[in-house]
Parts: sequence; C-alpha cells; structure tokens
Amino acid sequence: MSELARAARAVAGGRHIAVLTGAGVSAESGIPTFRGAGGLWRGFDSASLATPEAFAANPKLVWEFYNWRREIVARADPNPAHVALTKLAGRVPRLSLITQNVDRLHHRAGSRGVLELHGNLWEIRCTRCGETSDRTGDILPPLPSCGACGGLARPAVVWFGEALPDDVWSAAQESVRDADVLLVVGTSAVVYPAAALVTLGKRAGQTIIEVNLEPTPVSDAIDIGLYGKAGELLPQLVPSEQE
Ligand code: BJW
Repeated sequence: MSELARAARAVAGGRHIAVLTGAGVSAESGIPTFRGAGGLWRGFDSASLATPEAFAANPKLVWEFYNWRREIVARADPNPAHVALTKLAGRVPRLSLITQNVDRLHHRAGSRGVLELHGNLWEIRCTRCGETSDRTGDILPPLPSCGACGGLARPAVVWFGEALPDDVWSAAQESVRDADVLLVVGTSAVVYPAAALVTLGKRAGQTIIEVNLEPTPVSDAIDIGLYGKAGELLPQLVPSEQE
C-alpha cells in the first residue's frame, strides 16, 4: 500500500484528528514562508525581525515589515490545502486545528475553533496598557497607536522569547494528547514549543503523518511521510462524503 493510501486510511478511520500547520500550508496562496526563499525582506532575515528586541530598537522598521505582510495576506486567498482541512473537519468525528500561522487563512477557508499558537497579523496590542484591537484589513499608520491610551501598539503575534498564550497552548496540548492521528503540515518543526507537539503525539502513540516538501527534524518520529505540496496532497486525504 502506498504512503498516501496508508495516510488516507488512517485519517478516514480516525476518531480525533489533530492538525498542526505551519507556513508551508499558505505557501501556495503566495505567502512567503519564514525560512524559505521568500523569507527575506529587504535583506533582513524574517526571524531577526520577529523579536521584542528588534521592535524595541526600531519599531518603525518592524512595523514596515508587518504592514508589508498584512498587505500580502489581504490580497491572498485560501488555497486547496486550507479548503481540504475545512472539508476534513466535516467528515471525521472530531478535528482540532492548531496553527503557527498568523495569516488567518484557515479562518477564511471556513475552519472554526482554530488554535493560533503565535497570534495573528490582524490584531494589534498596546505596549503600554495591553489593550488589543482587531484591525483586520485596515491600512495602519507607520507607527500605530492604542485607541485607549495612545501608547505605541505592536502586532499581536508571539515573538521569539515570548510565551505562547497560556489558554491556547494548553488547549493544543490537550487536543494532541486526546487525538489518535496527528497531521503535521508545512512546518520546518524547528520552532519550540510548537514542534514539541510532535514529540507529545509520539509519546501518546498517535499515528503521525507529515506533509511537507521535504523531511524535517521531526521526520524520524513520524509514521507516514508524504512529500510534496500540501495543496495537492491534503485534498487526497479527505474521505468522500459516503465514507
Ligand atoms: C511546504 C510547502 C508546500 C513550503 N506544501 N509544505 C527548545 C529548543 C530550542 C529553542 C527553544 C526551545 N524552546 C524555546 C526555544 C526558543 C525559541 C525557539 O524555538 N527557537 C528555535 C528557532 C531555535 N522559541 C520561542 O522563543 C518561543 N517562546 C518560548 O519558548 O517562550 C518561553 C517562555 C516561557 C514563559 C515566559 C517567557 C518565555 C516563541 C516562538 C515564537 C515564534 N514566532 C514566529 C513569529 C510569529 C510572528 C510572525 O509571523 O511574524 O512564528 S517565528 C516563525 O517560525 C513564526 C512561525 O509560526 C514559526 C514556525 O515556522 P514554520 O511555520 O515552520 O515556517 P518555516 O518557514 O520555518 O517552514 C515552512 C515549511 O513548509 C518548510 O518545512 C517547507 O519545506 C514547507 N513547505 N512550501 C508543504 N507547498
């Protein structure tokens, strides 16, 4: 039996499918991945701008980077990988969708209850009073300020060295512990604690399926590896409506 057929069988027979997605799931929507060829912006490595230190040193530069990304995401549409995960949720008893992505394309594809480990690009949070506001689709000024207290606002994302939102992280761990199949899609699995969900799934004995262009540091821990584009592979894992 092919790896794809084994994966499709595991998914169709799953009681609870947990899915962990990364930037690769949005690559076919034209959104640059973090560590891929498009991961450079004006010569800066994206990861070097995703830190509280970079923001403290040059908030205007960091906001330019995030405003550029907000524009790309605003123009992008969900691709067949996002759509397949939405369909899959309707065809299995339970599906938990955990994403590292900040683009909200899963939401726009119709997925519900998405656990956003690293926040999202659309909300901004005041560095002074902590007020969060939803600025979906808005064109922001070069240095956005808080509507409540006038303090400097920052993107409501999780940067290196910052804690993931407690409630979201707990829910993600709980979902992975409870699931019997873990689908790991389009992530380089180098960023922690998100990547530790794969180890957690391994310890809990789930069938782990990786979908990526190439093997990753967690590939040794997985049961089934599907190497190719998520937008081509994921639709083939969705059981037909009669199943
Ligand atoms: C395709 C495809 C196609 C392409 N189809 N596939 C343990 C060990 C070592 C270090 C640490 C550790 N624990 C913590 C750390 C430190 C750090 C960390 O992980 N560092 C490592 C990088 C070394 N982690 C943290 O700092 C985290 N915080 C933390 O641990 O806090 C502790 C704490 C506790 C209490 C109080 C205070 C602190 C926070 C991590 C936050 C990460 N944030 C970012 C930025 C978000 C905002 C933004 O987007 O700007 O999140 S970094 C960036 O990486 C972003 C992503 O979500 C994340 C993961 O990237 P992802 O999604 O995997 O993308 P890529 O580009 O890396 O990979 C794309 C993949 O897709 C590739 O594999 C391609 O092959 C594939 N692909 N096209 C299928 N069509």
